[in-house]
Formats: sequence, C-alpha cells, structure tokens
Amino acid sequence: MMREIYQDSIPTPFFQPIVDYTTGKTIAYEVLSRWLHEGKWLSPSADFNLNNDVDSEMLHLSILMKKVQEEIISHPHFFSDIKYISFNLNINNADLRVVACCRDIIRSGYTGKIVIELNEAQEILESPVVSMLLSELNKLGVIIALDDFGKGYLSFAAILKFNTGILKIDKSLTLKISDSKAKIIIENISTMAKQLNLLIIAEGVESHEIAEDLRGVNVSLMQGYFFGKPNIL
Ligand code: G
Ligand code: MN
Repeated sequence: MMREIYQDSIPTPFFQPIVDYTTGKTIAYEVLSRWLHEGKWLSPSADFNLNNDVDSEMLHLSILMKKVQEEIISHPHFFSDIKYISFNLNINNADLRVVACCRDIIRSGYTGKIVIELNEAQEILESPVVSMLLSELNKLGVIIALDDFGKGYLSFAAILKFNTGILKIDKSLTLKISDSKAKIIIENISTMAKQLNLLIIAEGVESHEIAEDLRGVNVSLMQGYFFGKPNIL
C-alpha cells in the first residue's frame, strides 16, 4: 500500500524556517518533502518508507527541486532575504541530476546559497561518484551541511572528509539542553564550529526555554516547532 503512494504520486516541497534568534528574522528554509495521500500530508521519514534506489530518490529530489525553482520564479519577494535554501540528500544514492537541479535554481535568479544536507543513516561511500558529485557541487558554490550532527555517522570525522560549511545539531541533543551535560556538549560544538569557521544551526527547537538556553551557549541560528513547522509557502 505504501509502495503505491510512492509510485503514483509526487512530492510537494514544504518549507521550515531557520531563524536568527538575535534578530528574529528568517534567514533560511529547509525544504522537506511531503506526499499527499487521501487528503493527508505524509512525511517519508515518519509515515512511510521510500524505496532506497538511486533512480527513485533522484527522480523525486529532482521533482522537489524543480518545484522549489518554480516557487522562486513565481514569488521572488518571498526569497529575496533568504540566504540559504537547504535540501536533504542521501549522497550514497545520488547522481548528476542533483547538480543539474542546483544549477537550474541558481540560474532562476535566486541570490542566496543552496545547501545540501548530508543525512546518511549509513557511512558515506568513498566512491568516485560521491567525490565527483561533491566536487561539482563545490564548483557551483553549493554549501555542504552535516545534518543530525552529533548522532550516527555524520560526526567529527565527516567535517574533515567533506568541505563542510554548516553543522546542524541533532534534535536529540537540542531537546535535552536543560540537562547540564547536553548543554556542555552543545556549547563545545558551538565553540568548535566558530573556530572552524562553520555555521551552526540547532534543530528541534520546540520552546522558548530551549531557544534561550541555546542563546546562552552562543548558538543563534535555530529551527524547530517553536518557530514554525514545515509548511507549504
Ligand atoms: O533531522 P532531520 O533534519 O532529518 O529531521 C527532519 C524532520 O524533523 C522533519 O520531518 C521535521 O518535520 C521534523 N522536525 C522539525 N522541527 C522539529 C522540532 O522542533 N521537533 C521535532 N521533534 N521534530 C521536528
Ligand atoms: Mn534535515
């Protein structure tokens, strides 16, 4: 049944704001795919499993990126102050289509940066295809973010392995920031990010208290339900 949804429908881009807490301004959006099924929007991570093959992943990401490109063209004012638009990519399952889509968005007049969030559940293959893709993205000025930083495979070693520009602190850490140990970990990631000249974004900011605690450890870019759920434009 889930398989049918996946094959017969196409994803819609939902946008979740990333806010600079010191100014209150939305500076970026993360694009998340949602699938309309029987009147409900479903999320691939929470509600159903996607096929894990290169072809369907790339096809759906291409559709998603093309739709974002159309939104940029039809609502330029909406994106004029947006510095980053980020997309999630499982780079083990990627091919040159993602590079072509980035190029198309850049050509459509978007003046910010495209961010590709690497969010592998598995170790990233050191394959020629992966290196070639990363190098092509780099040439286009696309920024690489490590998603879910602090959990799983995308951790310290990945900062060295990829030309990383952004760390996204995993929500499992952010949500525990009232715990003094979690706070120390986040504070140190924040210091490290500054020293390495990386941007840091906290995910899973669900409350005012969490936002204030993050501010206290010099993390000012935040994303989460406190600021807004992923939504259509
Ligand atoms: O970690 P990753 O970027 O893969 O997570 C993305 C998912 O997290 C999205 O599906 C989004 O709906 C969800 N999400 C976004 N903000 C929050 C939040 O503040 N709290 C929680 N629990 N989940 C969130
Ligand atoms: Mn993400």
